[in-house]
Amino acid sequence: MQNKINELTDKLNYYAKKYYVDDDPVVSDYEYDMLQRELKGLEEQYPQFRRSDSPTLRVGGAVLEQFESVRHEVPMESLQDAFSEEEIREFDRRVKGQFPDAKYVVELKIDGLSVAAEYIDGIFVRGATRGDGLTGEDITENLKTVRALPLSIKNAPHRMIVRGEVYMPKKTFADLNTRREESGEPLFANPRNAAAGSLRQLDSKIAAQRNLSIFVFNLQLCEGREFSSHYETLEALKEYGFPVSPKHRVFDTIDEAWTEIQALGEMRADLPFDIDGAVIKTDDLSMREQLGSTSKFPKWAIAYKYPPEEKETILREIRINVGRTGVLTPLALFDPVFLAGSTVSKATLHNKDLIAEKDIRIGDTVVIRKAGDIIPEVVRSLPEKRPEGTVEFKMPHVCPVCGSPLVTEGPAVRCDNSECPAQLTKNIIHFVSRDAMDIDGMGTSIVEIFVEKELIKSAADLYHLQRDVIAQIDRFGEKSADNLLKSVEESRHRGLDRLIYALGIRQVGQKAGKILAKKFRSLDTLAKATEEELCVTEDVGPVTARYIREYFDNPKNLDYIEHLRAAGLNFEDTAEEAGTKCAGMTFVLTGTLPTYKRDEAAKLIEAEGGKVAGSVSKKTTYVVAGEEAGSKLTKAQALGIPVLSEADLLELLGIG
Ligand code: 3BA
Repeated sequence: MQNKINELTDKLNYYAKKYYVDDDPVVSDYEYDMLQRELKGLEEQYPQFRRSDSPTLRVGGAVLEQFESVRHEVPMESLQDAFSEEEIREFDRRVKGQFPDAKYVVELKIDGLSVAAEYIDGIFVRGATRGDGLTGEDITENLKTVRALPLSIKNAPHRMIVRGEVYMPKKTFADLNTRREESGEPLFANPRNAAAGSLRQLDSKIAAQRNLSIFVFNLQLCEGREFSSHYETLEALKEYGFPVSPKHRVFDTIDEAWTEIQALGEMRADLPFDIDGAVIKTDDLSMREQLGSTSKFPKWAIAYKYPPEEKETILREIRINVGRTGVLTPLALFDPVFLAGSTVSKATLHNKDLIAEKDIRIGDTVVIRKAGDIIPEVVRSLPEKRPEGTVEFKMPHVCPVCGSPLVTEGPAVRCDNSECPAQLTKNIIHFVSRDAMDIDGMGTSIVEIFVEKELIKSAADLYHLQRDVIAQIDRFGEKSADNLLKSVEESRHRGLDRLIYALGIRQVGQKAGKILAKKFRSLDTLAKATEEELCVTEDVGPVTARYIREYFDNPKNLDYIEHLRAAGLNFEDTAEEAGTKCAGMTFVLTGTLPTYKRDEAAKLIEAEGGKVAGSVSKKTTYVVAGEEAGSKLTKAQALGIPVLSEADLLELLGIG
């Protein structure tokens, strides 16, 4: 059976490499899934034969409490940025001054996150984030889910550490955001943030679902094989099965390198991943060593950052959007232009002051660019191309949605009618969102349909939706209607903190929701709190206190709250009153404790206001050690941190 498992593992790893690294699939997804399922079955029967490079390890599993920190054996240096040709030529003069015959490798600069991966005798053993370059976080489990990264290498040197950039392909990013939009989750601003958020998931199963990829761009350490040039290392890494920095080429002169950088910039939009520049590296490794580093950067490499792409177009309309809190936001609508990978036709203009400052008028030729390569913005208008007869833009005097009078607050203009349909819809969208009441299946578009069909006028109406009414709506069937009702039902029991946040009181975010819930313990007590009482609450300033008071003084809101109460929502903070015996203390648990499991002990500590960390540092107050305590105990002793037994801990907690 071991042979069969070996054979399947090798086969699947080969297929995965062809698919994820070579972009040259040799079997169908179906066939791959079937083989993987077979392997999984066998591994369950014979766990002793499961290999450390089994593809079944890539689906994630372990949920961590926190990431351990790891010290980088080879510091992960940063890279000097250049924004002009002159800076690139200056770099060349410095290198060539010392080595007139230096050659350069030019490669794409992938816009992702730098990580290190270590292999011992060809087996992937550890992955780490860059952190501050000296110490990063152990993300081994999450890196295993990056399918382009080999878990084993054939004919590998004894030990190696490679460095690469983890990224999310543009297409994966777009699909992820579409899904998040539909389920009412917050969107990621760009593929880089999405990749970062995924790599920092404590639950590796989530990381596994994000389809991250990687390009390897440096061999940080290699024991058991020598190289003389960067190009050679990249070719060797390719041989070992790594996806290496794409389009890397060697050049003799800076002129050729510069031409290449511009050519790479031209194809930016057509690449399936984001780049934010190109990197020039001295090829010869011994020259690198002699060139050395400053305190921050290696002197042998430099990154050229491409300027954001800009396009001219005609501004056709300035539309006014009314937000959840009634703020009117002007939105520029212009003739579609293709920019940094997608077609754009609108951009926010933020507020009236910005429009006045940039003197942006309807009919103007405007310059558009994508900030951070994602969010379109109007950079400036070109008054020299302005047609006759345009006039300065003026904000409306009444709300474009409900016709109510407006109030001006600094640069912002607001519709003060809390029953404005625009506000109602957006309030409901906020109410159902992931961080608020988390009503699954109730995304933006569904809320809009329900409001439009007058099935709901406020979030409280969600709790009276009828199954047969929902099932008649286009996008619903019986089953999805049932699912929606189930999510609505579940939301009745959400914590008070979420409910407070879900109300959408101005300036009351998630964090304030938590703090207010903890302090006032019920919605009714909060509703009665005076401005003074609110003001002395952590994280609540006088302005927020006034907004909260105003909210609960408004009879319409009180009416809404009564409807929520009638719907059976949870108005009380049911969390146990937290103790304070361990307030301000940080504990590290290690080894096997005589009676409590480590996570049980952690809960007891947390219930008394203490923190539990995964690794020992100067900030650790106590290390609680049981049998077979390992390196954490040694480290505690080295740092002179007091060590407690389980009995000592229980005494401290007042349980012993
Ligand atoms: N090559 C990123 N550093 C890179 C090994 C050196 C290096 C990078 C690179 C230090 C990429 C450092 C972190 C950073 C400012 C980024 C690459 C890439 N080589 N191909 C020379 O593709 N992203 N990053 N510091 N910017």
